[in-house]
Amino acid sequence: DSLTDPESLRERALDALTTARDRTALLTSCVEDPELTAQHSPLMSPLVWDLAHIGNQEELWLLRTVAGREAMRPEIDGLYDAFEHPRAERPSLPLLPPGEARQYAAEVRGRALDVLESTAFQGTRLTEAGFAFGMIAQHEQQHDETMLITHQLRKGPAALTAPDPAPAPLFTGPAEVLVPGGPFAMGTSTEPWALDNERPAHRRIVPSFYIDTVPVTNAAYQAFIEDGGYGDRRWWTPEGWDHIRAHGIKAPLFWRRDGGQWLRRRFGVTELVPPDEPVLHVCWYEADAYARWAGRRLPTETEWEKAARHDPASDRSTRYPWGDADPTPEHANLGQRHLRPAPAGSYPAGESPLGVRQLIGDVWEWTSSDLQPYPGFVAFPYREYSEVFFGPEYKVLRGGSFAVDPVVCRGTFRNWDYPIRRQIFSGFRTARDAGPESS
Ligand code: AVJ
Ligand code: FE
Repeated sequence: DSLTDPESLRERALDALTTARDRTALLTSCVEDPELTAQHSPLMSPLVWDLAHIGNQEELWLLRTVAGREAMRPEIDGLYDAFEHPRAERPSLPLLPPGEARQYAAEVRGRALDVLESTAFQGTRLTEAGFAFGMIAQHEQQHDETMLITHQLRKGPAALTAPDPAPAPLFTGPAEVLVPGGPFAMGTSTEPWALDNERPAHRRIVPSFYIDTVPVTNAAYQAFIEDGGYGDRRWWTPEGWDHIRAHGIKAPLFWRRDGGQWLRRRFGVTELVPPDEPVLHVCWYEADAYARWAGRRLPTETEWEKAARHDPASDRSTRYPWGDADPTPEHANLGQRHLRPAPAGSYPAGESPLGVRQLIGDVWEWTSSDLQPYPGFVAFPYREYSEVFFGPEYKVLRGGSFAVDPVVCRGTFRNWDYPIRRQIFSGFRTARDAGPESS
């Protein structure tokens, strides 16, 4: 089994680390070095911070914890500790300049690959199971998504380009799908690289509900705007209403009204808002308000995962909506192959057994749920990955965006952010109760 065989896990680890580093190299070489040290938004770190932080985490977990080596540059640890310095403050730190940051990350990687050769990939301890390699590849890919967000916020001409996703015929299938009520297995105890907050697998009972077949599109969202949605208090939570008022928010981030049409800026290029694409760069408050305007609601995290993983025919939870096979370009828009979501209704090969599409890839999907631990949660290997974020302050996002690599994307993967955040690649789909007559 390729999920447990030591040699295939080692190969997987090498491949994941290499893919991540290639992406990091691209994201930090497509602009001139002075742009790496600049702060493009107070919401984000300078790119050169992400670069050295990636190396520093790899040194900490693979070289020091797994291999027991001495710190290479103990004096820089504090600079790259995300909890010591908030993002807005990072440009004023004595960070490694671009050349040194590159060299440091490369040196760490060289040593990490030596460690990889001698790791057992057996058992469950951090030092023998290879989990640490998967964790570090996922960590780097998460920062690669963060760096892509920084590129989106950056002013000036495009530094990155990628081919567009294939055009798709207008989606004409049913608008929503009934997910029958009943128990299902949420989370995982078997996925080798699942992070602590995805564990353990446990039973949840979900009443019947309907969920959108595809993510909410720009055209649908525009109807909310044109209907005066941003000016109608009825659709907003009190916090959401105060927030959009205080910040003058009237449309998704990066949108601009030009005469009778909406334009948006995407990686340095201004274009007409494409009507059939999933809406992107909305905060939780906007997603929640749209859903209420539409007479619906956001799905809970549990509903989202049931729609994405539960196969009613076998009564099993699968790794992905389409089954247990790793994602391919036919299944989902992942890995920064494209720098935008694909039209709603794309990827029929990636649909769930009930016919729900694009649950994986394209846009992160806001759920109504706060980030909470599963019953039996154990922080591993460190509390600061997820435990310190549990509570009502963060909302869960599911499914991954076009910017996420497959190594950090699966049916159980949990992301989270503040409900005001919208520089992230966030969209949503809506749901509604089915009521007793359909269970
Ligand atoms: C899980 C995406 C919320 O970016 O803050 C990166 C991932 N954790 N380095 C984040 C993470 C530590 C995290 N998110
Ligand atoms: Fe990090």
